[in-house]
Amino acid sequence: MSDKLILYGMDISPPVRACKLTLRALKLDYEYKEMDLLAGDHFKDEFLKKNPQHTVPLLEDNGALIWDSHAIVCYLVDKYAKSDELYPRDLVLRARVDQRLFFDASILFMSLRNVSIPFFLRHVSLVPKEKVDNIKDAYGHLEKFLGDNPYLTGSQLTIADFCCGATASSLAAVLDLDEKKYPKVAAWLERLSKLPHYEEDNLRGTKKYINLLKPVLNLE
Ligand SMILES: N[C@@H](CCC(=O)N[C@@H](CS)C(=O)NCC(=O)O)C(=O)O
Repeated sequence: MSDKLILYGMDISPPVRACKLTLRALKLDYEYKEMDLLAGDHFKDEFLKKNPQHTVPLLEDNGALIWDSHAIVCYLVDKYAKSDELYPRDLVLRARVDQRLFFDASILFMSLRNVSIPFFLRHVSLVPKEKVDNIKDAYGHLEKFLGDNPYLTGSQLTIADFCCGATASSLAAVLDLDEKKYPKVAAWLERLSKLPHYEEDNLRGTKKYINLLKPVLNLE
């Protein structure tokens, strides 16, 4: 057990919520340092010294600084989990989880960030068709990844579900999930919502995020 874990974050952030879900699953105590990105907390010198990329989440573990939610969740499981279920040690199983994590980092979350950052930084509210299409593609990929499995990589819940789940539940800020078109995604998100403390760790921030963005965005 670590002496001191600190998570710097903001609840509306999907990657921060993915870390909270992982910390919860591992039953780890941590200090949560709430940042106000809208007020520019992440550009203050003391934070930039810790994370020059000025993003949340940032994890501090006895002085070690780790950022990018995907690096954080892998680290947490590798260091603190009692079993490898959430992030398997078997190389093929691990590669499957990694693929979904990299998909979240490069495709899924980016489809959202490419809409939210222009709004937060420059009040750009018009969402061009190609960005809406990116969200639709992201939902479509998840639907295919799920296949007939309850979780993203098979029958076992992993950190890929936490990362992709936190992002996918937030996509409704731009485009509601069409449950008829993507029934597996809908069933998967419903399944995740049954996890202990999911409301507190993910849904509360998701609702805030959606309420902040959805009313002001105009889709092309
Ligand atoms: N790939 C990163 C993305 C992190 C990210 O973009 N976080 C946003 C909040 S959701 C942020 O900190 N934005 C501020 C900035 O980029 O300056 C991760 O998974 O941690």
